[in-house]
Amino acid sequence: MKIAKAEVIVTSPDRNFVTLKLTTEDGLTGLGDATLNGRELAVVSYLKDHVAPLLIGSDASRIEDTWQFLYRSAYWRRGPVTMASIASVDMALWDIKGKAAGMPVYQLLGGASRTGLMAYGHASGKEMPEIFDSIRSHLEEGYRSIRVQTGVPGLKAIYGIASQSMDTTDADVRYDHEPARRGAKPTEEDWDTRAYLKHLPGVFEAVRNEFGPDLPLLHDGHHRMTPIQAAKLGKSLEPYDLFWLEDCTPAENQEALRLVRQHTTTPLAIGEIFNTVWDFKDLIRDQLIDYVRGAVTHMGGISPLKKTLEYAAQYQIKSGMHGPTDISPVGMAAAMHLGLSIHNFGIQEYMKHGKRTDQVFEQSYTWENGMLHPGDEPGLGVELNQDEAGKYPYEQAYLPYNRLADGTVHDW
Ligand code: CS2
Ligand code: MG
Repeated sequence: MKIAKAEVIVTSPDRNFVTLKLTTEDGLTGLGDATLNGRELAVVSYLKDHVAPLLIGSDASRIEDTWQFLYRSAYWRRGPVTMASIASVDMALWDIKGKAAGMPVYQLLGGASRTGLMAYGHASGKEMPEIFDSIRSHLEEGYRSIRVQTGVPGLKAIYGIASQSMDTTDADVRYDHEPARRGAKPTEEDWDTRAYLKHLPGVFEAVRNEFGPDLPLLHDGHHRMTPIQAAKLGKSLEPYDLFWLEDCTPAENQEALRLVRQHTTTPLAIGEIFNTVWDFKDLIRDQLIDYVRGAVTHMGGISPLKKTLEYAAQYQIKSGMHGPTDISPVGMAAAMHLGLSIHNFGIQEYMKHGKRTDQVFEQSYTWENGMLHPGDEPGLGVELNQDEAGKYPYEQAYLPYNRLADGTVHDW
């Protein structure tokens, strides 16, 4: 089962996606997601110039060996470009192995540990009535767990608030939840941590009063706080019983979470921008977090993320894999196969892709009664319609960034 062809396909149906397609000599194909939001073309070059030539002629059945070869032989380890590239190879090889075996990938990973995956969606609004409406429409769509993001009085635009980031009148294009805006430069937003810390507890109090004590609620801090600010926020949100507080401090400093942890029982989740188990090592070993947010696409693939999650399981830490729309349907399917098979599944983030994306990536995963399932097609269960993909060439697009009132650049 030798690899005969390695193609890198860039398409931009509702936003940019990078996909690796491997074809074996006997005609089996495998797909891998290599999308690195805002830095897509760096991964394209890494794959085309440095990885694809190495893969031709190698044995597609040797997933672990190929992973170790790509990781160790480059000498330069880790980092988002490298790990997204390796991730796409790993995913594509699992896809091929599943097709060769006639089994969905979750069967190869040990079989199902549950019947479906609880998923959360993103509700948001500038002010309370809009937030309530957004929560209600998510409940109508079947979501049973909901992330809540809010505007802050005095701030013009905040990342993650749907209504502020609409830059299109085309209803088919869902820029609303993921405002990676097309253009040559990122747009600027404003930020004030003090105003945010004052405002947020009141929002969660109102949401609890309106929707009751049972609905699992999540919140994303987008790395914007110092450790002591995050500790204060966690404490002030305790009465509202959050499922988790995500990315409360910048992710690079693992020690920061120790301080936060000392002060609050609000569960903590982190890791959507982490690349390897080393970014999680102290957090898991010292039990400073409750959920691992790593994405298959950015953690180097199914193989290394499975190992990281199994390590986390020894400490009763669960999965909460990243699943915004910048993870392609291929990356989402990979997360679902992994999530279905591991014992310590926690929750899956799930933002629905736009219609064009669904036409480019034909999926067999399902969303029913607030639960995801990867489906039972052999492999990952996602196929790329290359004619559709060809209709949407790459367009430069960037996430926004933050400045404080005095002009200082801030984490967003
Ligand atoms: C967010 C993402 O889903 C999340 O938790 O943090 O929206 C994130 O900002 C984007 O994936 C950035 O690419
Ligand atoms: Mg996040």
